[in-house]
Amino acid sequence: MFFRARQWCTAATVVLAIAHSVSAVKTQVIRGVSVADQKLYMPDESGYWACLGNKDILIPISRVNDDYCDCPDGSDEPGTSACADGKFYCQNKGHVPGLLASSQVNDGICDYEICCDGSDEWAGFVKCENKCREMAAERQKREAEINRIQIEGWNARSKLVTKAASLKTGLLKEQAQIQTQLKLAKTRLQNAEEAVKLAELDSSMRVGKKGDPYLERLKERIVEYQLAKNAMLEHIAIIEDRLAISEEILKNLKEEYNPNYNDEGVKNAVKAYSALMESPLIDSGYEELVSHLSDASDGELFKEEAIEDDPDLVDYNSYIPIQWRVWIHNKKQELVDFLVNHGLLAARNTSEAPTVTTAKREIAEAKDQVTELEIKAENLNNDISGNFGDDDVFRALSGDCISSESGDYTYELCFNSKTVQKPKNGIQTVLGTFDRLEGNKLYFTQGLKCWNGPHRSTTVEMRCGEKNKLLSVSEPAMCEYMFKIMTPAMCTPPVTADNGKIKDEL
Ligand code: MAN
Repeated sequence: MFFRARQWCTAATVVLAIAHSVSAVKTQVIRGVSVADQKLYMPDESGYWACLGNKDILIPISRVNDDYCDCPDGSDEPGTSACADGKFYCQNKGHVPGLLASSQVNDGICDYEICCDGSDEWAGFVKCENKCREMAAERQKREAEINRIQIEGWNARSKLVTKAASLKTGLLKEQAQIQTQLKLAKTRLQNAEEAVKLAELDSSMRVGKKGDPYLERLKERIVEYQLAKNAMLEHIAIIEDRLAISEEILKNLKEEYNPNYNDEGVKNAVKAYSALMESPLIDSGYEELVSHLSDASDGELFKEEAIEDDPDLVDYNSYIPIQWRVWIHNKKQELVDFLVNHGLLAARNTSEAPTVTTAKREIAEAKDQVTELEIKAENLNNDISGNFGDDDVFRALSGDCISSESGDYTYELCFNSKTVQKPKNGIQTVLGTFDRLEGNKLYFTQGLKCWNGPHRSTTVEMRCGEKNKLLSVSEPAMCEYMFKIMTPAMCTPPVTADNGKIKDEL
C-alpha cells in the first residue's frame, strides 16, 4: 500500500512536473518566430503541438527547436538549421524584420542583409554585432532619396502633362484649319477642272490675237463673203423678178389661148406651165436662209470696236449670225488649208490655248495642294489619336533625345521617333523607329537590317526618374537592343508619411 502510495506519489510528482514544464513552455519565447506568430506555438493541455502545415503530426512542444526536423514543412525548427524549408525570423529592432532561410542559421556567416541584428548566429560560432541602427539610417536616407525623386519626378510629370495638353490643343486647332484648307483646296480643284473645260470650249471658239495676219486675212474674207452675199441677193432678186414676169406671161397664155386652134407649141407650153405650178417652187430652208440673209445687218457682222474692247482675243463667232457659223467655219477651214497647202500660212500651232494651259496648271497646283493637305491631315489624325500613355504624357516628350556611351558606341533615344547607335567614327545605325508604348515599355522596330539577320529593334524599359536619362544599353540577342531609362513620364504620385497620396500641386 505504501509502495502503491509511493508509486502514486511519484506519479503525481511526474504529472506535476510535466504540468509545471508545460506552463513554463507556454511562456517561453520560440526562437526564430515573430512576436505575432508566437501564439502558433502554443501546445495543447497534454503539452503537444501540431506541425503548422500538417495538423495530423503532433509532437511534444519540447521537440520544437530541438535541432531535429519533425515536421515536413520545417515549422518545428524555426530557430535552427535542422529543416531545409524552415524560415528564421529576425526581429531587427529599429529596422525592418527579416525572414531568413533557416538553413542559414548558425552557418558562421552574418546575414546582415536579412538579419541586421545578427540573431541568426545565436550559437556564437561567429560574433555578429547588431547593425540595425546604421542600416535603418541608410535605409531612411535611401527612402528619402526615392521620395525626393518621386516628388520631383511627379512635379516634372505634371509639367509634361500640361505641355502635352497644350500640344494637343494646338494639334486639334491645326486639324480644324487643315480641314478648312482642304475643303477650300478641293473647291479650288473643282473650279480649276471646270475652268479647264470652259477654257477648252472657249479656245475652240476663238482664233488668234489682234494683228494676227491670219485674223486679218479672215476679216478680209468675211468682207468678201459679205460682198458676195449682197451680189448674190441682188442676183436672186433679179432672177425672181424675171421669173415672176415669165410666170405671168405663161399664166396669161394659159388663160387666153384658143384650145381649138391646133398649135402644138402653145399646147405644150400651157401643159408644162400647169405641171410646173403644181410642184413646189422653193424649199422652206431656202426661204428661211434668204430671209436671214436679207435681214442680217451687215454692219453687225464685224465690229472693230468690239475688238478694241477685248485687246487679247477676238471672238468672231459672236459677230456672225448663228445660221452662218458652220458655213463660215468650214469656209475658214478651207481657206486656212488652202493657204497652208500653198505655203502662204504657217501650219496652225496645234498646242493648246494659253487659257487652257493656265487652267491646267491651276489644276495641277490645286491637286498638289489637296494631296499635301490630305497627307498633313492623315499625319495629324494619327498623331492626335496616337497612344501617348496616361494623361497623354509621352506626347510632351516628342523631340527630346537622351544618349549614353556604351562599349564602342554612343546610343541615343529620341522619344516618339527612333533609337540609334553611333560609332566613334562612321555613320549611325538606326536601331528602330518608334512603334508603340505598352505598359512601362517603349518599342522601336524596323531598324537597319542586321547582316544576315532581322531588322534591328529596341525595347526600352522605363522607370520613374526626376529627369530623362538613358541608364544602360545592352544587346541581349544580336541586333535586339535593350535600353533602360528613367523618365518623369513614368512617375506616380508620391506617398506621404501617412500613406496618403500627396496633393497634385506638389
Ligand atoms: C554592328 C552593330 C552591332 C551588331 C552588329 C551585327 O556591329 O550594330 O550592335 O550586333 O552590327 O552585325
